[in-house]
Amino acid sequence: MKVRSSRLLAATASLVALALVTTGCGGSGSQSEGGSGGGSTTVKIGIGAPLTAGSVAQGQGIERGVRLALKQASESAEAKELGITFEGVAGDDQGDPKVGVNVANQFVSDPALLGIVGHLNSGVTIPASKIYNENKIPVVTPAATNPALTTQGFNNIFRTCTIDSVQGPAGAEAMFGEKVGAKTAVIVDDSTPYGEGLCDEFEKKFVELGGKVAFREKTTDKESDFAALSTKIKTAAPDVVYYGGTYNAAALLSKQMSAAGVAAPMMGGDGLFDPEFINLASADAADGDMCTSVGLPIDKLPNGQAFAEAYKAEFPNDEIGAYDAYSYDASMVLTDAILKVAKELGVEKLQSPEGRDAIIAAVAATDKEGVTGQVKFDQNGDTLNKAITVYRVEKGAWTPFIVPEAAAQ
Ligand code: ABU
Repeated sequence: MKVRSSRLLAATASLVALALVTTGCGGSGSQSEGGSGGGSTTVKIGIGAPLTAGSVAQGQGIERGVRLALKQASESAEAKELGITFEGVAGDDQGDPKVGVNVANQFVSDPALLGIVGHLNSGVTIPASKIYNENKIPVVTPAATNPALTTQGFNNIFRTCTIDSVQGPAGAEAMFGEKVGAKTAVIVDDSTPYGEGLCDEFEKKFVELGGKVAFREKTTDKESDFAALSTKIKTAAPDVVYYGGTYNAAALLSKQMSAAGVAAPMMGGDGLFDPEFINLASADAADGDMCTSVGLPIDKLPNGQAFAEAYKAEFPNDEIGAYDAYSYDASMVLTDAILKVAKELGVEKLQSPEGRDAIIAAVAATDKEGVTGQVKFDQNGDTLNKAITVYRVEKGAWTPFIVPEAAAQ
């Protein structure tokens, strides 16, 4: 099992449901002492993610990606010239929509907090996005993939990850394609906006390709007993079991399918892509299971090695997770926009309505090479980077299985 950063463990262990933890450079102050050059201003970035419940492993990875990016941004010549220090503020949403809304309300109550990276779960990010929109705070999610998030008509919502109307069909093509050759599927979703939407997209494409769905079943993201479902799947004997949900429940289903003698592998989306899936299911049960995840493997990215080295230096005990590079890029998008506006309007204008509008406009205009490839958004705020990689569990580790040529736009 991977060892979590002791710094993050110390921080998250003391978190209560709605506590906002501030750490990092510059203390908790947020005052501006002058404009460009010579002053000292702390700009806060909210990190909305599940840190003590839900997809904690992925949420902590998001936090690490942001903290690394904020540290580097604070050390940049531009930030120093402007007297700006960036500070990460962690909001533990526990993967729960109600807690997420409370976190969002706490974030927006802080005038020094000028951007959000998060949240991880679509079911949390969608309700929270209304609060951020009303308060003119730009949000860049590295992980929430449900398409509905960016079709609400909000101008402040962006994502560095691609969406499930790309990911679901990519999963179906990979399963139906000759490398796997699955012609029949059982589909199970966890009733969340993410799980349900992803399964809808998978099913549509799988059937369009000529695949047959033996049956579709709904569970919940808190379910732990899949014994009856596993027996039903064994009887149906599909070629693949497509699961829409996140790694905690998915791992239990994989384990219980294996115990029931189901021969078919599990396939899912980016919510499964974490070593915790294998740890929870066991390497034996998970062997051969697959998932899609957003973008290319780190070692296929032009700036991947530099990112991996910086990450290792900052978090020597942690592995790079599904969204860490995406949260790093999300953070970079925000800090670049804030520095640009500080330069153009003056640091003292950052918190004003004019400054906030200008930051959102600067985020929308982003066109920059990040770790994950070229970061650029369409008119809805969705990334133009639509690459999807298929991973498979081999010898107890997620291993690239079908890798696209490049971070296709
Ligand atoms: N994208 C995977 C899990 C997060 C979500 O969209 O709900």
